[in-house]
Amino acid sequence: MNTLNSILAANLSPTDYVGFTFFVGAMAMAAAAVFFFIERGNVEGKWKTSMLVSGIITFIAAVHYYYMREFWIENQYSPTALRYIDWTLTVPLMCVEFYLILKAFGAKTALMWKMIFYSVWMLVAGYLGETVFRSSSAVWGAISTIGYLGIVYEIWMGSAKKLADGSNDPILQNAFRSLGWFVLVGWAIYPIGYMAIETDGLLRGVLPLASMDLIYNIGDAVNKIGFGLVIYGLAIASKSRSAAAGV
Ligand SMILES: *C/C=C(C)/C=C/C=C(C)/C=C/C1=C(C)CCCC1(C)C
Repeated sequence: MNTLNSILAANLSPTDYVGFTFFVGAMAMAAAAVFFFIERGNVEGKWKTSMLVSGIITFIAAVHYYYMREFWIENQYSPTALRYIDWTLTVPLMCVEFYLILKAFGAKTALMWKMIFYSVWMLVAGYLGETVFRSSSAVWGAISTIGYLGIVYEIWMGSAKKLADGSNDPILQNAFRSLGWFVLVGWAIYPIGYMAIETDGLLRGVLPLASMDLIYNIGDAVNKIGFGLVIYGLAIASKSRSAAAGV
């Protein structure tokens, strides 16, 4: 009965704001996944894989949020392992999204693997800083940031940017730029959450206790759903252009 209660969330306290965002997160990710899976049927063939990946990203997150929500309600502390398993699956898939939209303009899988490598580097270092090496979390945060900056570099200055510039497709360039802003600004939300690590975070004491999960949950909703919506917008704009051109 206890398990059933917690699954049904009967014990979410009205002042548990972090728990609240785990609930909303689970629901929002599930809704977004349904939306992307269904809308996949309404876009041109070349965007179907990107839409599918957006659906998979939000679906994976929905499942993890379902479990993280329960974990949080029972223990009132960070579901770190679940969080990083989620990210290790979804962040590389977000790198795949960049590859998919640039593929028609010459992107090679090497670019995708480079970005995936950076993202795994970033997440492994972040995980170690939150778990095994918590007392030196700042050092591991800095190591993690190298991976993050690698991704930012590829998108804003490196080969990904050059491919987008060379595409001569303003719809694609717009979408690419929006995704780039998500990575530069939206993803920068996470290191702020990380600095709230209770014992040794750089911003502990400045940020209220338990703000780490609150910040991560906001970051996930903004970035995972936002990314998918940019891809969806790209696919829809491209469809109406084709219709106007009578293709
Ligand atoms: C859907 C999940 C996403 C987009 C997660 C992104 C996570 C990051 C960009 C995390 C970055 C971190 C740093 C740059 C330094 C501190 C450690 C991390 C892992 C929080």
